[in-house]
Amino acid sequence: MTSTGTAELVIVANRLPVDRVVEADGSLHWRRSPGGLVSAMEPVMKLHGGAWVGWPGSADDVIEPFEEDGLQLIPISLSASEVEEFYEGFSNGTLWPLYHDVVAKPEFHREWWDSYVTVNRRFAEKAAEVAAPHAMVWVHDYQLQLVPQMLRDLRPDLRIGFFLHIPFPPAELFQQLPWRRQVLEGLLGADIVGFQLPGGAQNFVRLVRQRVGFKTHRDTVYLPDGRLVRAASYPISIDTADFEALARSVTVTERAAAIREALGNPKRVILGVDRLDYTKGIYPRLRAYAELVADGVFDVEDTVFVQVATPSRERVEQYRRLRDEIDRLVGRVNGDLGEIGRPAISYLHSSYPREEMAALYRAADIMMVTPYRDGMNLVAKEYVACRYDNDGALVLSEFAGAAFELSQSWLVNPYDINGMKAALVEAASAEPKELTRRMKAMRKTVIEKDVASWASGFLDDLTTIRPVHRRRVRRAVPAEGRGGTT
Ligand code: GDG
Repeated sequence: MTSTGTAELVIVANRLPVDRVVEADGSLHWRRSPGGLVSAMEPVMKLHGGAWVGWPGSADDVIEPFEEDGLQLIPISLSASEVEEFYEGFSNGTLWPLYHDVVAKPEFHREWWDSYVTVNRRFAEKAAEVAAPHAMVWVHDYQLQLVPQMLRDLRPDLRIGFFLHIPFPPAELFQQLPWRRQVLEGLLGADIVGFQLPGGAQNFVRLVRQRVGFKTHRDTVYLPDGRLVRAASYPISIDTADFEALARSVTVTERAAAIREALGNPKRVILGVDRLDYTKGIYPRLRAYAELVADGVFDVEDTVFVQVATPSRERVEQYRRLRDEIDRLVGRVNGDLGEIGRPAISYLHSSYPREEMAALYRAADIMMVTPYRDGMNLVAKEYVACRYDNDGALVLSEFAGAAFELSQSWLVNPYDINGMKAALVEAASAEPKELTRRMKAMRKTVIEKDVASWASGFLDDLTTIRPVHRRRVRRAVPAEGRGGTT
């Protein structure tokens, strides 16, 4: 066992929960990143003397641990080539498309994998150093799947949890990964492996049985050394009360009215808000709307589309290509269908403060969230949280994790443009009573199940789980040979 630290709870995530801000006078300081995960973790972190291990976000920065707003922050440094190979390469060029139904083609490069192993080890070593004896460590997301086992090797005394924010794919896709076995074994270092949906947990357990050869029963994996690993779903949520309070504020209310005014006070505002990512289904949703305008069902005078696409992963080739595709589509639609002072689509390739997001949600009559595949999709839940009048329509992809809980939305298949057009027309012509019925039910869900209940649900399970089985068990089937890249 390596020497231990003092943190009773350690969060390990690719990014630190702060952004570096450079003021006009050149001075530097840190600002807490907006986001549910940080606010959900803050009270527990403070209570437990918690520490957060993560990358500050720029290459070659060597920063000493520091405290910010009562949080102990432990920066991990990445070199420029590690950013390229571990982050842009293996994380976002291999795992991200592979885990999202191969919507884009994943690339497999051995040097990217080597970098992934090196960086995961660095995170694991740092977590091992700062965790107190028998502390809880909660590792997050696809960038760090090897950390649980690496950490367990260094610190067998710890309780280790892992949560995957993106989908976990079915065996048929996962087995394309040349390092599939190493990834499964990495995750098995955790006591609990958490997923957004039960389907992800089932895919994982099935793969462990098939590829690693360990015995499994329902949600439990029985390891030969007597340890138990539980795979379960913990659908993530948002800070609902905080979003609603923001939506009710005078500033946001006035801003929402100003947005509608700037759009020419149309009868209907349709909204999309996404990171500019090929999994989010921005293209088919804009096409569905444009066809309805071209068909004469919608008129640009009274039905406009606002699409916010937050810049994302701009150094990755597939993201650059997507940006060009959307630019071209928006240009063509506005060229063909827009009128002077009335573009059909207001397209904003930019990122905004949270207040602006809330104002957009307030200004929108219809929210379109149509990913080809999404772990959860918080935008859908944020829209619902902001609709305190119980109005507004949510058109939601069946392939977003959020569809599991928000089943009263208009559910659509983003591959079916005609189906999306029909749902959009239905949502646009729904009676107020129908809108209220659906929105009320969805609001009940996001109010009851917020991010604080998500975090405490996971951590309570991690505290109480019995990590050891009485008897040692044999492998159920012979495992694949070690040493290769299977
Ligand atoms: C991953 C999984 C899962 C967006 N633009 C701006 C902005 N945002 C905020 C939204 C929302 C968040 O970013 C995006 O969250 P999503 O859930 O929609 O999507 P991913 O980024 O892909 O997140 C996803 C999530 O992890 C959590 O587990 O739900 O499935 O893919 O909160 O509001 N916020 C601000 N300005 C912007 O311009 N302030």
